[in-house]
Amino acid sequence: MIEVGIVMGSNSDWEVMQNAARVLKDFGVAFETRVVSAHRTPDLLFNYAETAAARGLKAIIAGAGGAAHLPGMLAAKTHLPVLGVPVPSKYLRGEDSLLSIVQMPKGIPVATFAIGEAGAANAALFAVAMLANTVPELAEKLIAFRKRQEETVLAMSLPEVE
Ligand code: RP5
Repeated sequence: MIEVGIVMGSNSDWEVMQNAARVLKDFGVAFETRVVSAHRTPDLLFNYAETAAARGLKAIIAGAGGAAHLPGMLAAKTHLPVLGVPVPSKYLRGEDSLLSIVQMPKGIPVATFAIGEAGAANAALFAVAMLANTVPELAEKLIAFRKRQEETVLAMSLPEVE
């Protein structure tokens, strides 16, 4: 069963959002990817959000750029946790996306991550951590992932100064 939905406002967001898909794939979490635009396909957005929980989704990762209302509108139409990823924009380099997503008024939260690739990957890791609360096998995978990261950094060396 699909557990996480990865949605984005345009296929131009895929370069960033594929980082979320890669993480979920590596952890063996079933996910789907969809283009859903808040302002260009509002009916699709409502339908996606309204049916997500009944379809068994546990979380939605939503990436958008510019006036990035996709995560907020999804959150308005579903009780599922929505994880927002600000996609870098052409003129304001994603600061507009970040502020649009993070500044949700009180009552409808969107968990907001860093701009770009790191945010997409971290949103997926956060989804894994949420799912791991009830799936011990997933928790073990997450702990092993952290251990590998730790070992990579511990093995780092720096050049001698002549
Ligand atoms: C937003 O507008 C999308 O999330 C994308 O980041 C941005 C540009 O979309 P395109 O013009 O590339 O379709 O809705």
